[in-house]
Amino acid sequence: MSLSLFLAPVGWVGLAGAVGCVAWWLVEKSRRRTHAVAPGYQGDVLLPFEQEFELYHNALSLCSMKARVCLAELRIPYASHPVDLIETRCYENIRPAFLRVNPAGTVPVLVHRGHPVYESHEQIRYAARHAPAGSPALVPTDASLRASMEEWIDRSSLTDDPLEHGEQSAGNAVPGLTVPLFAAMIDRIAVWKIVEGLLFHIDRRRPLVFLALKFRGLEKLGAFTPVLKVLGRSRRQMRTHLDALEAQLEKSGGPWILGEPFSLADVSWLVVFERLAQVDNLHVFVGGELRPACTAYWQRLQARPSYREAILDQSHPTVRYGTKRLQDAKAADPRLREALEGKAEDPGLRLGPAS
Ligand SMILES: N[C@@H](CCC(=O)N[C@@H](CS)C(=O)NCC(=O)O)C(=O)O
Repeated sequence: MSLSLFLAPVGWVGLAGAVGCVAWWLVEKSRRRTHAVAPGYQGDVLLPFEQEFELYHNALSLCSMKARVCLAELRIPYASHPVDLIETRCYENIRPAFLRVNPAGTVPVLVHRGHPVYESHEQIRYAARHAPAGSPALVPTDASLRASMEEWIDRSSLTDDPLEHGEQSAGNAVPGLTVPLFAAMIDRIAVWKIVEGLLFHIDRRRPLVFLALKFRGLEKLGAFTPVLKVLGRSRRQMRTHLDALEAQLEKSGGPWILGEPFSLADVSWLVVFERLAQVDNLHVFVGGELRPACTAYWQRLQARPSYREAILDQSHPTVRYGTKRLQDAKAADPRLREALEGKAEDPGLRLGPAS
């Protein structure tokens, strides 16, 4: 039998396989339709629900932590639906079941009597407005305090493209600072799981970043110029926001951002500090003489019962693994530490708040 006669069936099998794959992708894609969603309460969407409040969230996600802390502070009971993201296990957020809850494929989603509320900064405002009688008030009645609270919520929110506009808010500076933690966590995740994101994610750049981090590896991140640029920029932006927070805490006299009342602004900032701890960066920004008001503020935030309930009790093993791995890698290689943390900030040289 000639070689071409032998190869012909193989070619046909290959072609049939390729056609099958494309057909599967098309069918699967139609089951996983993604699109952007409007922020806030969706009165025209009704989802199945069991409890008045339900929360779809992820242990690591900054915005999910914020929604959990808010519900804990307001003492609102809720049905908890943990959703995995690629960094914690797999792309559960882009599977049909979750896309029915949020076609944008992002967490958190607060659901009130079956109606979703999108965007965490909207969710905390909504939860405060609809909290049962007797819940602590997290929104001051005084108009100027309320305006200030709104400003500090905005200054901590993650509102934009995850790696852009960090100059607008500390929340937008957070994803850049999280890149080393992602690199540390992603080594536990198989490549084929990331491919699911390349095939179906609404924003293909996200799985591409994870793939690049997976192939590069944490130990070689110190020579990965695009990552170092993002880190340097995010660090500068975070410093500016924390300088402003330091000035505000001094001005208000504490213990909270607005002074005496604990508000949604503090809920929103608690999770920024928690993320700095998760990415092993707290010492880069606070501690000792470095922003003493922020340092004491973070201590007070950790003493609140909501911190235990919404953060510590819901911590994820892969996040703990990632933080430890990051610490170990930096301890083993001082050049990696310097690359990932930058030069130590000298509190004596600080120019003071930028705004
Ligand atoms: N601005 C949105 C951000 C939502 C968002 O981007 N969530 C991230 C986690 S913090 C997410 O779900 N990412 C999933 C993914 O990119 O695959 C909010 O405040 O809720």
